[in-house]
Amino acid sequence: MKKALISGITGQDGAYLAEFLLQKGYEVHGIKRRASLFNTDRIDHLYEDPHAENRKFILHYGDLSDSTNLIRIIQEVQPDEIYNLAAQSHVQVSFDSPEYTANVDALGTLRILEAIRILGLEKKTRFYQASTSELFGQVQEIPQTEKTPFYPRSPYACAKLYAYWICVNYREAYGMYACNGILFNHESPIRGETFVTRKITRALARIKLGLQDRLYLGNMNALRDWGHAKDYVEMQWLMLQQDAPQDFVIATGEQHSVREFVELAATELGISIEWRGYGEEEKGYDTATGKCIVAVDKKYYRPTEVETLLGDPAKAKKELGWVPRTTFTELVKEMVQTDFREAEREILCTEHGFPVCQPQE
Ligand code: NDP
Ligand code: GDR
Repeated sequence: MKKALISGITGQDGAYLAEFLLQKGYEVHGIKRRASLFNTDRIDHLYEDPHAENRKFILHYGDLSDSTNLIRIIQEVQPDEIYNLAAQSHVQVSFDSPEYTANVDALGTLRILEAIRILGLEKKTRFYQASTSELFGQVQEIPQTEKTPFYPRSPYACAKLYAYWICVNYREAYGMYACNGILFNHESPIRGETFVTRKITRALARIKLGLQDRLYLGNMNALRDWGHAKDYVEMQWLMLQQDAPQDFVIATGEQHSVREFVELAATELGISIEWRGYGEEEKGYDTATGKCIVAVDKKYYRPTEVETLLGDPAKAKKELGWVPRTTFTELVKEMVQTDFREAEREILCTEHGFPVCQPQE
């Protein structure tokens, strides 16, 4: 039985990947951070009693800023595969916490690679690095491939650039099986609530049910290549099953604006939006009620923006058999439906005397 170790197991991709690997018959180990409250919502359905025998799902406390702890976990687990998904993954937050982001996203990757080397596991343990389309930043060509030059536009992307190259360097220097998955944006109903897609579906569902008046956004002209996280984690695994390690772009090859995402999510809820104004003054009105339900708040603008991203996944299609299974419309629909049920649950709880506190960011 193969053993996998996932950093960032409590995140969106970590949860889908853990589920996928368990189905493949792996023993799955995950690194989770200590938090003052439970932070395992996304993986609670996989939980196994620590007292049970022959467990297939085991969590370890750890942090990417702590080398000794990473060495100890890797020594204990002796994994066949490590998936490094842990990161301060929010681009806008990286402008507020650049040093922390560099420590975790850049040096954290180095710490895991060094741990593999220190423990003499270079030939046993295969390594996946969660690289990102944010590396392309100010894009140098459209669409972007594995050969497109990088131009990072945020502390997050700069940190991930280091992680990308240190992964390549350890592959070349020490013959390690180490791969970068250059993944474009991928979303799902368990996407973090402050990423734009989930923020939109959650807010519009709550607006539809009268729980919220308005959705505030930043740059609605930004263009992204959005896929479904469930489809993407399978490619993370496949990259580690090849004869030789390589880097791959994973994307849908289709691009939409944030505004289009808003419109499609609204349509799914039976809301039709009329846009008026331009730039910071742009507003979206519900044509049925005449109410303004979408507006711009400048605080969501980034000091340097990535305006457009569009991936060309030809290499992954050819060599990994990559075919995105979920269409853009299906993705939006699934997210909207889940958030609509969440909003209904919120109403039920409140009506029965259990008000739910809802952060709006
Ligand atoms: P999430 O933000 O949902 O998950 C990030 C995970 O990292 C969480 O489990 C988080 O723990 C953990 N983490 C954060 N900081 C630390 C730390 N210091 N030590 C240990 N664990 C830590 O991200 P996604 O699942 O969406 O993304 C997974 C990876 O893929 C990330 O590296 C991201 O940068 C990258 N990526 C994501 C894309 C996307 O569109 N989703 C596209 C391209 C790359 P906690 O739950 O405690 O916060
Ligand atoms: P991104 O995702 O920065 O691409 O990084 P995000 O959903 O945060 O932003 C996408 C685009 O939407 C614009 N935008 C807003 N974004 C947020 N979060 N909130 C808003 O209110 C808002 N209004 C407009 C942004 O400016 C941006 O252009 C994600 C993360 O998962 C990274 O970890 C990953 O590496 C990349 O995707 C690929």
